[in-house]
Amino acid sequence: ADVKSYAAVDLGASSGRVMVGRVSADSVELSEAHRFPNRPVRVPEGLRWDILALYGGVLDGLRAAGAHCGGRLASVGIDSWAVDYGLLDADGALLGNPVHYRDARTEGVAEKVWATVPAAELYAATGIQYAPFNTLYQLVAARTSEQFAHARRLLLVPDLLAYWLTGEQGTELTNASTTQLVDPRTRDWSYEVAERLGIDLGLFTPLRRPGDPAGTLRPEVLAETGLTGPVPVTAVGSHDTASAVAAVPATGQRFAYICTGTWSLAGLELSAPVLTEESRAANFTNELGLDGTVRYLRNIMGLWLLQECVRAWGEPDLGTLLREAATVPALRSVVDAGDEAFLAPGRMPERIAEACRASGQPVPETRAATTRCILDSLALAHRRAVLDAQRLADHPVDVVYLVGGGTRNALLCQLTADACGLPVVAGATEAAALGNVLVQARADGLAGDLAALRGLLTRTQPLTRYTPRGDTGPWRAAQARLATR
Ligand code: ADP
Ligand code: LRH
Repeated sequence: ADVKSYAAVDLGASSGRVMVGRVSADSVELSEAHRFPNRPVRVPEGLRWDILALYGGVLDGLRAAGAHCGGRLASVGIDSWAVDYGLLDADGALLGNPVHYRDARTEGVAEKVWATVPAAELYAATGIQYAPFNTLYQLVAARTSEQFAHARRLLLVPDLLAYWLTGEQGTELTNASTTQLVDPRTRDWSYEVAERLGIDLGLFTPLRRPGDPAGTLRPEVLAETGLTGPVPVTAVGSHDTASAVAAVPATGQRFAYICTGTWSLAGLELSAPVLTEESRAANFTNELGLDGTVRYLRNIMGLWLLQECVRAWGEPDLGTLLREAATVPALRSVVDAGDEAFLAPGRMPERIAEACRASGQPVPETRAATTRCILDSLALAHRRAVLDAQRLADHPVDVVYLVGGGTRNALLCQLTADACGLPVVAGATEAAALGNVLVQARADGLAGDLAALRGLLTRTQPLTRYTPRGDTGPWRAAQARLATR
């Protein structure tokens, strides 16, 4: 069969990678060309992304990807974490390092915004859950800055990298939905919200959809990477979670998914948004997905909690830590893994201990116990999200799919099955890259709707099944301990 190679650039909060997907009509195969760390940098003005280092990593990755396929890539697609952006001046030059979504500048901003557009109206118009870092709040925090006065264009992170690679500007829709400035019913800008808040939508470049062309690699990029031109860049689900959900190995409709990486994104794929007041109160979001779908999900702090502990402990071996955690008794202490209190970096073991103490539970005394507390807490938050989503969307499920880096953590997968009381099927570790590749291949002629693309995955990717152990009573009891805090 005709096999073509596509490069997926996938930038997560903890690492960036360039993966090569080899796709034919009946198979998809993914291999890693290059991985590089994504280290945020704290400067006097706050926490910033090292965007030039990331772009350097992308160029190194494209060069390595070319080496996998004789310099002939059929196309390139880019996805990254959501909400963050770079500002360009009138010459198209980047004005400063993009601000990290964990930066403190949005503290207290939401309350100011709600004084103009009440939270309930904002939700009814955009369907996006409250998070302090939504682009909307970032823009309100930024707009009095000197830098902002010089800004003529705003590009979300994947669109900024695509601009540097091609010279062309656009705003990809799935990621645009995370700005909280898009109406999930029309899948176009929410003009009224922007106007009421004085946000100039003229800063944004025209919307493009997954599968749309996004330019070709500039001659200088071809020279630097050794690729043979022309190499088109294709818009994909440029929000990493949109690409990851596209690569959930689901059959049918009755499934929930959890993308587990730095964040856990847990929810459902729907055909229409849920914009009820109850849904807002439960902090569920309606992000836009591929092919007219809605990603109805809740953000959970995710393995960030563990990453930050591991960093505080001086990077001990993760495998050893997880093996020890597996021997610690279950559910001794749990914390609310959805709590915004865990958003900022630093002092994570202490903050977890404080949360346990405050809720009258035993304080974990060893690294293994803290690790176990985190994994139990994540599984519990997964359970709550899967249950709440089914109820709020009136959409029952029979199975939970896990994708992302957390699928390498067998204990977390098993605890999630136990907590949900449902079978868990773990799919691709690099789901975002897979979804990225499949959308490129489809734009390049591979036939199939979302279900057909997923069919290709279920036939060619290894899946691991976890069956729930015991009943869910202890999980309900643990939830009750948190709720009565
Ligand atoms: P992101 O895309 O947000 O940067 P990933 O999807 O790459 O995150 O997931 C990163 C997480 O995966 C790490 O924080 C870690 O907890 C987990 N992980 C990575 N490798 C392993 C491993 N070998 N064993 C267990 N967990 C792992
Ligand atoms: C995961 C993710 C998530 C967002 C967060 C900012 O990488 O894109 O979907 O909410 O980063």
